Amino acid sequence: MSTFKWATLLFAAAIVPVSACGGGSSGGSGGGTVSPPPSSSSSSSSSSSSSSSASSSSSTSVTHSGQVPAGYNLVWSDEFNAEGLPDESNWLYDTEANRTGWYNNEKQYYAVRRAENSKTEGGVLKITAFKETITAADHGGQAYTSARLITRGKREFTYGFYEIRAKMPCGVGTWPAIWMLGTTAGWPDGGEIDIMEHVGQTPNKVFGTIHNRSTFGTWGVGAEKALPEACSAFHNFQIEWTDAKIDFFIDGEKYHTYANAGTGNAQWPFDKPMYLLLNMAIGGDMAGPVDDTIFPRTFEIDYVRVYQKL
Ligand SMILES: [Ca+2]
Repeated sequence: MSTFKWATLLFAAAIVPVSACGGGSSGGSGGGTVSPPPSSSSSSSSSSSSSSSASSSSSTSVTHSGQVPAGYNLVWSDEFNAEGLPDESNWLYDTEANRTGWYNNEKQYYAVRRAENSKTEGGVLKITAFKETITAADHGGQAYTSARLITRGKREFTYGFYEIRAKMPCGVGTWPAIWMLGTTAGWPDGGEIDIMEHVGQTPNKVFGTIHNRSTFGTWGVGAEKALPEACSAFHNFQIEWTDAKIDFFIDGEKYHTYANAGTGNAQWPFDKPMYLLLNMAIGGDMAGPVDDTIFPRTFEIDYVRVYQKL
């Protein structure tokens, strides 16, 4: 989730071999995790739906957007219909850099199971950032709180059509993101797909970007799209990821393509499982200075849906 990642990488590399963006793929717990192939992923998803609540059962009542390409079937979604903390059968809280400070010079502390920072309410996941310093065992002195929810080890996928409906928080200093990281290698070798990034200092546009070994030291390969209502209305942020390319869409309109050049992992690590991340960073290289008068700010996600060809 960082176009300015290279700067932090140079900084971070001197300390510890982490991924920039939050990378956490740094191997983290995801290392070695292998997601099931599409077919079994589907069956496990549906089999679990009978026993778990909100997310799975909701898949039977999903009203599709009409923007899903032909041939795809829903294999997993979280509609955020349950009230309360996020469903931990789908999500875990990423806290790996709380004590050391997050990548890209970001200024937030990511809280765990703290409803102020992450909750589902009215069918929407709300990730809210505050200007506050809280007491926590892993606190690194940050002046802001927020949340970073990831599906690592729980819901991992290779290929498919991904549709996330969300509304941006806006406010100068906010940096919400919807993105994916590879599970089988650290950053950047595992790859990163930024399905959507937005920063409050440029409220009327969003960004779609990829990062991998071949883009290391750059801002990644991406595109931006004007979206005047990013902060006032929900929009569908989408990718179609195949073995040949990744197409980026907003509300069904394609605005960027990254193609597989057939030259191997450095350019195309996107043939292995990846997990999803939803977070709101505060400040940092891409978001810039923070306007402390904006808080609290909420990043709202209506649903996350994953479709695959079965
Ligand atoms: Ca919803």
